[in-house]
Amino acid sequence: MHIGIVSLFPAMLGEALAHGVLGRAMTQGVFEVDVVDPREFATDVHRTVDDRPYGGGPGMVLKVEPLRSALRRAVHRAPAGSRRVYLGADGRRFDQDTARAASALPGLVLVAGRYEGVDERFVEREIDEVWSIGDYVLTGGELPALVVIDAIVRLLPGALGCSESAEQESFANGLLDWPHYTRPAVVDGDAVPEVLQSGDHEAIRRWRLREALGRTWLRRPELLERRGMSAEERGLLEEFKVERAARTRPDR
Ligand code: 4G0
Repeated sequence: MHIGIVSLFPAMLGEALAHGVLGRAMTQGVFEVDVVDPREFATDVHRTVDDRPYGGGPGMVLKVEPLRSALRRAVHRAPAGSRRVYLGADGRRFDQDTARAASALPGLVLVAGRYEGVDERFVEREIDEVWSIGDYVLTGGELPALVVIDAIVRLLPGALGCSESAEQESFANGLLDWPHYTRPAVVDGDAVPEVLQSGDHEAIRRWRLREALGRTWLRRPELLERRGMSAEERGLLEEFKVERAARTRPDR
């Protein structure tokens, strides 16, 4: 997959993608990154890329021309069928479904805005979609760009080792993840749940599903609402609630 990024701070991006799973995926050719800096397309002596907002008020707005030239360079180097996405605090929420859909594209060109945003005419004329990674304001779109690249690239064939399957995990099935444990079996008197050491694969499957359902019910009930539950899952969640009530409300 080809990923173009239009950013005024190119140094924030390359290094961040060079480590761990993403670094390995890049060297193996699972994806490639092409960063284009709009400042290279600023024509005046001061290399100006921003200006004051029409109508007044604080802050600066990114100008259309340098952004548009940079985007066109990035799109020219991206495969046909690539989408143009602007990262903005005012965008549609980026989630696991968005990541899955994007991972099927031949390419993506991401535009990282700065300041209060960009001239609206740039978004209207040059951008296919606006994505936000969450309801908070950042100083720029570079960190959101890295977040969406990470979420998308790890879904690409060959990005994860076989021990790191993207299928079995949190959100793949609409639930939060179950708890994980590794050695030692006891830490400060706190033991790993017995069932995980039992070798009973069916019991382990049910325990993990019960914990995932319980955790989602406690922390993200709206995910459960949206997803619905099978008959088995309803039974397991009831068990979780009963056990939890027994644990948190001791007799008397
Ligand atoms: C566009 C994305 C870009 C608009 C970018 C800010 C948060 C996110 C920027 C704004 C960003 C996010 C309207 C403040 C640059 N901050 N949540 N900062 N506004 O994805």
